[in-house]
Amino acid sequence: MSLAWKVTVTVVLFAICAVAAVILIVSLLGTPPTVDFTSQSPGQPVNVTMQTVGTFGSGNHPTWVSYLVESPQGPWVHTTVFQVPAHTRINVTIYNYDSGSPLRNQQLGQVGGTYGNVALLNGKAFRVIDSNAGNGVAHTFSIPSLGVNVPLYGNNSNANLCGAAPCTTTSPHKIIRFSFTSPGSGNYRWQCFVPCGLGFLYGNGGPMSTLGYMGGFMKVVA
Ligand SMILES: [Cu+2]
Repeated sequence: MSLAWKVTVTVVLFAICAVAAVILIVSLLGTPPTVDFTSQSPGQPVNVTMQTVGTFGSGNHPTWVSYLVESPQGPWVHTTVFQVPAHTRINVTIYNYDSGSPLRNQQLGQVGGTYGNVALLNGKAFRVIDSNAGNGVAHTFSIPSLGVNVPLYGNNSNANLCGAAPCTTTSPHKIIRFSFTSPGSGNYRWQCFVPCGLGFLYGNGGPMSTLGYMGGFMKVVA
């Protein structure tokens, strides 16, 4: 084998390895991390805490709306993927830091699929939010395959709202709580149904169609 051939083969092999490495890194970066809630004692209710923010404030898309999940160890994680045990009571708390607007589909103002078909807004039970009144609805937490839908009442858009995640309770916020029973094992898609992707066609692009912002997966493990 001539020297020229050896050099060519080496360069080609190196190029293939470099491309493979880039593809691997991009695919790893593209999947938001999973926050695991399965290490609690078996049979005990699992508490899942999340927040919604009007603008994430940093990273690749600082202007996008986003959900975050609080890990059981404390820190907020920029993800919409979390893992819970099967057939277990899941107590969800969502801190909403975003403003709201009227819903295009009033059906999404209705609470469904939760214990008693109710949710709590700052401690007060509600079954429906009339998004044409008051501050409107900011986002929903919906798991279509389980019939779960909870509208998140908005904050006053004239207030000094938090613009960089993770937000803290010193900023204006609404606390929404509800519970449901996790199903059998599987991956369950959940998402917000308010077309809140500002600046995208019909509001459904950008954060509405990107894992880690306005939709994700509830992984249920037996
Ligand atoms: Cu949303």
